[in-house]
Amino acid sequence: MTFPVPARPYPFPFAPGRTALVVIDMQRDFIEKGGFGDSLGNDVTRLEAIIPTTAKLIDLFRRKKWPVVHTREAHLPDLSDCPPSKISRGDAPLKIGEKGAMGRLLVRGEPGNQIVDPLKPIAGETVIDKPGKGMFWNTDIQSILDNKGVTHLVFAGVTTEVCVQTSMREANDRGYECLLIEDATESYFPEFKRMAIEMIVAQGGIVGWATPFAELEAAVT
Ligand code: TIU
Repeated sequence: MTFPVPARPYPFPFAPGRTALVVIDMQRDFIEKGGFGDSLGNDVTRLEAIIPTTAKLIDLFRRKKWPVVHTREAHLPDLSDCPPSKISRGDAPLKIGEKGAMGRLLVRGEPGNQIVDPLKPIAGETVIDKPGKGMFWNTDIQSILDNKGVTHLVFAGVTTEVCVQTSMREANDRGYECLLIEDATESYFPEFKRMAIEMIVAQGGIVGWATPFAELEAAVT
């Protein structure tokens, strides 16, 4: 059974009980000063604006008892899961694995690698540490979603055109129906966010659908 959620490019077929929320990389590394996003030269302050809407989205799934998945972009402390090309890329003053204001950048267990307090996972929710930009590469997410009978994914998180779009494209190729919540995702570059959403919904939803949180909330309550 599905019911329509108003969305672009046409209503999204929402499947209650078969839909998981995926919150991508809402970790301090990307959202607070002194983390990985900051070291890449980005203005990180624009990302925190989506925290309240993302919290409402998570709360909606919790109330409905639908699965919630949180991801973190995270590497093992010995960086054995991090390609040398990823470490050396660019001219950031601090590289992955080096010590910043919130501990070692993008390393599991470090303060900067924790999800921001208002969006903290609760018991029973899935937390995936992913070494890549996409959530399927070198993670257990596929079997976790299969075991829960999930066929549809609702996406939120950062950044729209990097880890969110990559994860959505990976999911789309694996047969998931994917809906991006437009006001629960953000980029360091407003024009990249806008164009990533346009790319996703173009050509009849070549990657998936997009809609504001209020449309989903109104449709499911
Ligand atoms: N740099 C940037 O925009 N994003 C990332 O490096 N990772 C995620 O998007 N999570």
